[in-house]
Amino acid sequence: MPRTTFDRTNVQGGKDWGKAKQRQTEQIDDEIEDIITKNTYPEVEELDEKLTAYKDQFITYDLDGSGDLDDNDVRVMMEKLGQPKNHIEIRKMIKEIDLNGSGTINFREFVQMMLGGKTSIMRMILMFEEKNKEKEKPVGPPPKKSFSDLP
Ligand SMILES: [Ca+2]
Repeated sequence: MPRTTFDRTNVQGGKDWGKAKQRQTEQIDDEIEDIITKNTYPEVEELDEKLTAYKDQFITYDLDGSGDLDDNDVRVMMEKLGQPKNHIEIRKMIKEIDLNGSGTINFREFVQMMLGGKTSIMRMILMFEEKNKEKEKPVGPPPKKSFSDLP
């Protein structure tokens, strides 16, 4: 997978935007370190790789580098994924994932959405997309959830 490049810097507002992106990347690296240090997801295999993949996704969709996915970020994300949603649907999707009630999705919430036991619309769409990308690899049936994963 190609690394995220910042060649749109000038289009997006120049130096400040580049700085915001850098800050955002550093902030996410800290979050990842914290998640690993605290062993937040002991049952998850290949956690490092997964967190790196989520970081790439999150940075791609956090268009303004604010560190949060807001309504507009999610709208663009869904359009890119071929699943355009209206304003009400987007609010609902964010609400499913927004743990701290900020109205936006931060990296921690994004990780929890992907790795936590709760199913959400955004997670289903992202996982579907991920599976499509892996089509060339031989894949078995998706792993069944155990009863202990249920909320
Ligand atoms: Ca939030």
